[in-house]
Amino acid sequence: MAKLFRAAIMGPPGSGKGTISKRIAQSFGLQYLSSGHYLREGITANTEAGVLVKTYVERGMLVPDHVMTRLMLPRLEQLSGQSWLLDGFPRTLAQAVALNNLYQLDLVISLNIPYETLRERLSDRWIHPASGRVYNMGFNPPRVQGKDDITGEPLIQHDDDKPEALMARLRHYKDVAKPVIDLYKSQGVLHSFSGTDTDRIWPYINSLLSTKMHTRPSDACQTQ
Ligand code: G5P
Repeated sequence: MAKLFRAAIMGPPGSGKGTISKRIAQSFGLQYLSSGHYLREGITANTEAGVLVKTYVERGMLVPDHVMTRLMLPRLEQLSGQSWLLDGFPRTLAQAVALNNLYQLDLVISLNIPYETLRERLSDRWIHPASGRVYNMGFNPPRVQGKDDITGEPLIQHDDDKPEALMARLRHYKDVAKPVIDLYKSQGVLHSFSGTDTDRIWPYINSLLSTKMHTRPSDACQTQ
């Protein structure tokens, strides 16, 4: 049986985590778990947890660590025996430590994207709420303006992409991510990618994944 592969992708809001994660999941067959997607799912369904997290997500604030670990870790338990990729979790050191107590990650991808690029992308982003499909009016427009390609249903903008929430998200990201990045660097699993275009970054990530997933851990080359 092939060795299980466990990975996470980190980056500020709008850095392309979701876009790249979907390409990784499709190309390499990993199960893909997005913390933002599960949070928004709960909010849309108006569950007890959804009501609790709504104000945090709307204001671009981090949801408390104990809520996040309770949301994400049981989903990983259900995936025992499968390879997976986490998008947006862990975000804080406390979340990383909780995850680390259960699973050793093989790879952490960190995206470094200039602020101006992030601002432009997010103000242009539209989603299909039921499926989580993401569109960008310049980079990845829907076939019919304002409508989901598959269902034809209307697209919406996230409350947390509004300018005030966006600023707060970008400001907090760096401070909170630093100790998490340091942890994964110390474990030798961190790989950072910089640039303004997802399509230019993607071939490097694709090639890294191809190497990592077909190489035994003892053969792996440690780059950062
Ligand atoms: P999320 O959902 O994790 P964010 O804020 O980290 O949200 P976001 O906004 O979903 O991240 P992303 O996934 O990094 O962005 O990027 P993306 O969606 O792929 O791309 C952004 C846009 O740019 C899209 O329109 C895409 O088409 C376009 N794009 C991509 N590449 C390019 C390109 O090369 N060129 C151009 N022109 N466009 C491009 O979290 C949401 C909230 O949930 C809470 C927080 O409140 C958070 O704010 N939360 C947590 N709280 C605590 N702990 C956690 N672990 C949490 N996880 C979520």
